[in-house]
Amino acid sequence: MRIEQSRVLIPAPRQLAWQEMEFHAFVHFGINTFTDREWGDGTENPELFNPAQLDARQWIRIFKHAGMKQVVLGAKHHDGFCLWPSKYTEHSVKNSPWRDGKGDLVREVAEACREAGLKLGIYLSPWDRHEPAYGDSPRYNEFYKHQLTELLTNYGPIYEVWFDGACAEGPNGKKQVYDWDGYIEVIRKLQPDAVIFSDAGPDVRWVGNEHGFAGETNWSTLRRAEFYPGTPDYKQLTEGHEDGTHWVPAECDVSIRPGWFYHRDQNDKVKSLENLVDIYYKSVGRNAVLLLNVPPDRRGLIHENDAARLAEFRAVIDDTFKANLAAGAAASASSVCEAGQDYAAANVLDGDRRTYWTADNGVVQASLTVDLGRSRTFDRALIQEEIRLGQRVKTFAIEAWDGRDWRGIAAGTTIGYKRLLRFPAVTASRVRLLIRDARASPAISEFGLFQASLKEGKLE
Ligand code: FUL
Ligand code: CA
Repeated sequence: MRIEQSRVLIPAPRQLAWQEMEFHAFVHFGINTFTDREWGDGTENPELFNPAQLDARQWIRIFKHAGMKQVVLGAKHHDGFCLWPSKYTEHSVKNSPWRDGKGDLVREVAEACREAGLKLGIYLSPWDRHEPAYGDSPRYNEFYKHQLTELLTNYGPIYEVWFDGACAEGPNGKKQVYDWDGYIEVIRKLQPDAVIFSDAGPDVRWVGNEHGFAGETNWSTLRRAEFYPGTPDYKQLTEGHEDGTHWVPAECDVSIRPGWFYHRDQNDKVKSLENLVDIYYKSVGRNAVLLLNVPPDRRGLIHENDAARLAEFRAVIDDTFKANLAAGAAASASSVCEAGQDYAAANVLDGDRRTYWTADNGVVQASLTVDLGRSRTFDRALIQEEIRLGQRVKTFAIEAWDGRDWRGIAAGTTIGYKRLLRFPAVTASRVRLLIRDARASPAISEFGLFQASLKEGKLE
C-alpha cells in the first residue's frame, strides 16, 4: 500500500524551502527615499542618492533578530534607479556621491546576508520610467534580461525573484509588452533554486491585498490558466483553488509603515505591536509566507522605531510559542495507516516536521486525541500538514473534553503548511482534532497548544 497521492499536487523543493522560512524581509530603498516619494518618475538626479551612514549589516542584524530568514531587496523600483552599477544604464549608484560612485548596494546586502546566514531575493521592477527603450517592447525586454542576468550572476545564490506586475506606456506612447516567458527562462537557467513571485506565480502568488492577510481558507493550489490573460481576481488569490492545477502558495507583502519607502513624517506611524502580531496570525498562521517591508531611512539605516517594534514582535511570538503544552502527551487516532514507515499519532507531538500521523488510505474523516495527563490552560493552537504530500484537509475542528462532553473550541477549513488558531482560554486535560473532510487521507506533522504571551494584547 502507498499513501494515496494521485489527486494532490505537491510543492517543488524550492517552494518547500521558501515556505519553511515563513518570515521574510522586504526592502524598499532608493531615490524615493531622498525625494520623499512612493513612485519616482525617472527624471530624478542620481546625485540625490547619498545615504552617508549606510550599513547593510545593521539591517541584516535587525532582520535576523526579528526571526526573518530571507531578504527581498528592491534593486530597482519604477523610477529605474539601480542600487548596483548596472552596465546597461547610467541611472544608478555609480553616478551618485555615495561611496564616491564606487558603491554597490546589492553586493553589500548580499555579503551581509551571507555572513548572517540569511537568504537573498531580488525585486527588479519591470516598469521602468527612466529607460528610453521602455515601450519599445523587444528592445526593453533585452535590456531587462541583461539587468536580470547581472543580478543573477554576480551576487551568489538568489532564492526569490519578485515581479511587480505594474506596466505602462513608454516615451514612444506604446504600452510595453513584457516577455515573461523569456524572463523566467533566464531565472531558471541562472538560479534554478529561486522561486518566482508574480500575481499568479509560477512559483509563488500574490495574496491579493497589501494588508498582510491570507484567507482563512487558503489553498496553495491555483487554476493558473484562468488568470491569463486578464486581471486577477483578488479574492481567488487570497483563497486559492481547492482544485487548482498548479502548486502556487501565497505570499503576504505588507509594509511596517504606511508607505513602502521611508518618509520621516511616518516615524510615528510604524505598525503597532498588536497589528503586527495580528498580521502574523493571518499570514504565517494561515498557510502563507509573510514578506514584511522595512524601509531604511536617509542615513541608510533602519530607523530606531522600526527596529524596536520588530524586537518587541519577536519577543512576543517567541514567548507565546516557547512551550507546546501538548508535548509529551499521549496521542491516539481513529485510524492510522499501517503501511511502510511509522505513521503513528504520536508523530504529531515530537516537534519534528518530517514525521507525521496519517489515517489509512482513503480515510478522509478521522480524529486525533491528545491526552494531556492533567489540566492545562491554553488559548492558541497550531496544526501543520506534511505538505510534501500536498495540501489535503478541507475542514477541521478542535474540541476539548469538559468532563462530560466534547466541546468545540475552534474550527476551520484549510490547514496547509501551518495553521494557527486563536480562541478564548480553555482549561482541559483532553483535546481532539477532528478532520471532517479531506482530499486524501490527512497527513498531520505537528499539533500544538499554547498560552498567548500577555503582551499579545486583547483578541478582538
Ligand atoms: C507595488 C508597487 O507599485 C509599490 O510601489 C510596491 O513596490 C509594491 C510592493 O508593489 O506594485
Ligand atoms: Ca512530527
